[in-house]
Amino acid sequence: MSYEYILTEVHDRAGLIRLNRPRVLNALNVALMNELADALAAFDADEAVGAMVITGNNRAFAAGADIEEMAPRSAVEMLTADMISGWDRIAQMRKPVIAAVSGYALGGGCELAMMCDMIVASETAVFGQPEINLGIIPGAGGTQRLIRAVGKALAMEIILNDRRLSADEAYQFGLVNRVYPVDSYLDEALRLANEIAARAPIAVRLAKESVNKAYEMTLSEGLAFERRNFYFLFSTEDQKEGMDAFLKRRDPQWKGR
Ligand code: DAK
Repeated sequence: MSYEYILTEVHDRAGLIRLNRPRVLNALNVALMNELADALAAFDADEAVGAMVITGNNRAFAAGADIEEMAPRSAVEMLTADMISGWDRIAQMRKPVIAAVSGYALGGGCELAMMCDMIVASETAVFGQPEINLGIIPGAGGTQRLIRAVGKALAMEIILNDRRLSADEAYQFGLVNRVYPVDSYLDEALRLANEIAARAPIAVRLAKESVNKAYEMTLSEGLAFERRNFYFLFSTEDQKEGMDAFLKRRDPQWKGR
């Protein structure tokens, strides 16, 4: 399948999607977000792929939603235009998704990175929610996900007063997993994706689902959800294989069954 605003590649078992509107710092228009959701869904359904990576270019992961596209819209147009469905679909992938971020990750760009399961950053990455400068607030999860990642005090500063975080700060405050030089961040993100893709697929899927439930549920509901997934895994061939391999001191061969 060919796309207008993104590029797709497969590196071993990692599906890579490059946002590709460099002239406007990968501003996220509706068509791009729909293509991104389609490409992720295609990788999610592809047995040859075990994890996905979303990246931009060295200057910009994405400088936010497309301001030119949004500027003339009324509230009703924003509500009725199908702006939201691409964004919503991205957070619903079953396989792990890693954001490989260099340069600007602002507004919707920061929100897109936070929708991913992990963030690998280059030393030049800049994270922020500058919507306040446009007379609006984050609209794709920024007010909810940022506070969970960095806590209320810093989230307030970032959202109310356009405080930007450098890559090192983002690492220090727990927003990103790892920081690498610009030359290697994408390779490292792909390496991480391939490491995860080599693990037991059903366990990876249920692990992701269980961790994400912590956002939605009380502790006791989350613990019950985790336990059901834990018991379920004892019905898989991979659980028998993993434990047999451990006991026989050999490498496991995962089947995803
Ligand atoms: N939209 C459109 N074009 C953009 C853009 C954006 N977000 N960001 C940059 N560009 C364009 C610039 O207009 C410029 O285009 P030309 O003038 O060359 O035609 C080109 O990219 C290069 O940008 P600059 O010349 O400005 O480059 P600088 O290095 O000087 O500055 C910058 C880089 C990133 C600091 C600056 O471009 C900037 O401040 N950009 C805007 C950042 C921003 O405010 N982002 C938040 C946008 S609001 C929702 C989903 C998502 C959202 C909301 C709801 N739902 C699902 C409901 C998200 C909203 C947002 O993200």
